[in-house]
Amino acid sequence: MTNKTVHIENTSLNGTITVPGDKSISHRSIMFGSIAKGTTTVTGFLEGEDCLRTIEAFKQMGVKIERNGSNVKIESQGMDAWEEPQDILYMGNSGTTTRLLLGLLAGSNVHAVLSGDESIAKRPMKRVINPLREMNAQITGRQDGQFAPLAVKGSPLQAITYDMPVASAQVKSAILLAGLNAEGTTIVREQETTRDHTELMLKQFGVEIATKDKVISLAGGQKLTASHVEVPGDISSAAFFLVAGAIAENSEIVLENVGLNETRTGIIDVLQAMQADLTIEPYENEHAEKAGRVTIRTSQLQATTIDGEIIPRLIDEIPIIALLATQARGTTIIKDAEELKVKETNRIDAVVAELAKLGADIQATDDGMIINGPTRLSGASLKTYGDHRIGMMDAIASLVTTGPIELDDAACIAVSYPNFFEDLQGLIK
Ligand code: SPQ
Repeated sequence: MTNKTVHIENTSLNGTITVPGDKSISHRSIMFGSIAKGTTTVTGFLEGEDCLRTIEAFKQMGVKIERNGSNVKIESQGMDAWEEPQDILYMGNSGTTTRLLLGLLAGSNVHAVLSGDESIAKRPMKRVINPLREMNAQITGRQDGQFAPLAVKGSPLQAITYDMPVASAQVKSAILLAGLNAEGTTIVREQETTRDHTELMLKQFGVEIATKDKVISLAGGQKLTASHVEVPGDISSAAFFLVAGAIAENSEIVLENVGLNETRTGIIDVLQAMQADLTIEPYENEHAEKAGRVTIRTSQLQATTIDGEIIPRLIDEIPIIALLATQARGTTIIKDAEELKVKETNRIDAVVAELAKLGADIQATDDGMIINGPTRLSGASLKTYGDHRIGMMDAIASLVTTGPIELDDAACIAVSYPNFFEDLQGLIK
């Protein structure tokens, strides 16, 4: 446990930062580089704990991976050459590593056991294991595979057509990655569009994959060609500073190289709907993933309603959006977000409990929350629940509290943003 006190009330934030690499894209760069035979290089890789777990897992399977800061070189003999790991693969806190690896290992030549921390042991795995078992995957785990630890024994797979019961990029990706090794054409039909980094990166690695009207299909047996991946900054990390710049007095923050993939930019739509003062300048580049400069300035904010199809485009930003809503005039309603209950912690309960301790007018609902604002908040001792996104929300709240905020455990923030406090400090002049 690492306690941390944050005391930045009445502070204005000014300057430029480059947020760390996108977590979702960083994970996938290591996975795809390990499947492809040859040398894959990655720049802008996120040196967060979750992505380092992904590197370790593939190293345990004999893939040669060298990392120098955010530059990574992966030399693989291809997926058929993966070695059986001699020990368990430790997933730490990473849901993405766990679920995507299940899909990949299902059609591999190896047997592996996946376990993780207390939070991973509680996260639902049946959503991935059910479709994988339909493909003939051999996976066992606690409560018939509902929870980790999980054991996978690679086996020949059959393609399926799968109608997604939940909006989840991890479930979609696990099925598509299994589909690479399945006989026949795998089809995934989404009800709502979720982040499409897997589809974009598969194309970049030479896979033929069709995506149209929320239907994604790929033929099994395709080989990946090694590539070079440039990881843009993580919009989910940028979100904390976008909100900070909007709510702190007299502030202007410039965020460089922010990923602007439209399946992830719901936070920008919400800021615009709340009348935040922001400018988006897309970079001209040829990369698979769009990026650009985003500038945010302090403004008067208006409440809004957030529901339906936008939810998967901002699911990880809801904790910090809730804080934003405490500073907006009127009633903000967040609906259709029950997925928040199965993240690193139950993020509806955690957000409502912590913001209420600061004096926010906030109420939990079955699938979201209702927040009345604006409210001047007071300092308090807050919990992070071992959840990086709750930890960063707690810290940013200190901009609008009278009195300090104490975090019970700030170490979890390193999962996605190891230099978060340094970047925050750098904006205080
Ligand atoms: O990896 P993990 O722990 O699941 O990370 C989270 C996060 O807040 O960083 C969720 F807790 O992001 C997920 C995201 O919510 C990352 C992700 C991906 O890379 O595919 C997809 C989303 O999860 P899901 O369950 O909707 O597929």
